[in-house]
Amino acid sequence: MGDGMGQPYEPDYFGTENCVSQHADRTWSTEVCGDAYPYVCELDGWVTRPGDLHAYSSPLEAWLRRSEAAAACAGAHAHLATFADAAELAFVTANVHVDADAWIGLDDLASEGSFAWVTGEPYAWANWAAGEPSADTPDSDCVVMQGDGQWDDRPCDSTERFLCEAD
Ligand SMILES: [Ca+2]
Ligand SMILES: [Ca+2]
Ligand SMILES: [Ca+2]
Repeated sequence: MGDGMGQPYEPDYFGTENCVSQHADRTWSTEVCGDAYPYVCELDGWVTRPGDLHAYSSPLEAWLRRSEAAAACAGAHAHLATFADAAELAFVTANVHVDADAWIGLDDLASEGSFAWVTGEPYAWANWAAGEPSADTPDSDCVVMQGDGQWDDRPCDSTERFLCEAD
């Protein structure tokens, strides 16, 4: 622990407080280990974006249907990636996204032609490829991000790579 990382008077209660918490201002305190707190995990293969600390992963071992990909992200306490703006997409394409189509958390399953993010956040920005969404088959309801970062609606039972995001 470097100088300046602790709260005033921390670390304290050596002997009874053997675990460390991080406060909202990123300073640390010793705590009794049996106490309950929210937690943060460091997971291999996840890249954390400075600023909002959302973490992203593109698992390479699996090509899954959209529903299976969503479940895989949920199993990591995450969701299929959502993109609020060009800056978020730029971070992911530069640091996480591989040169292959990958499911993201956008679909028009609830209402044909009305795309919505799985998180419920506003669908305020999009990066569709030219001519997309094409709805070229009736069940093109789920969206992949292509290797170039642009989006295409696809049948949800296609098997693709996928991008997870942990908020
Ligand atoms: Ca997001
Ligand atoms: Ca559709
Ligand atoms: Ca399409």
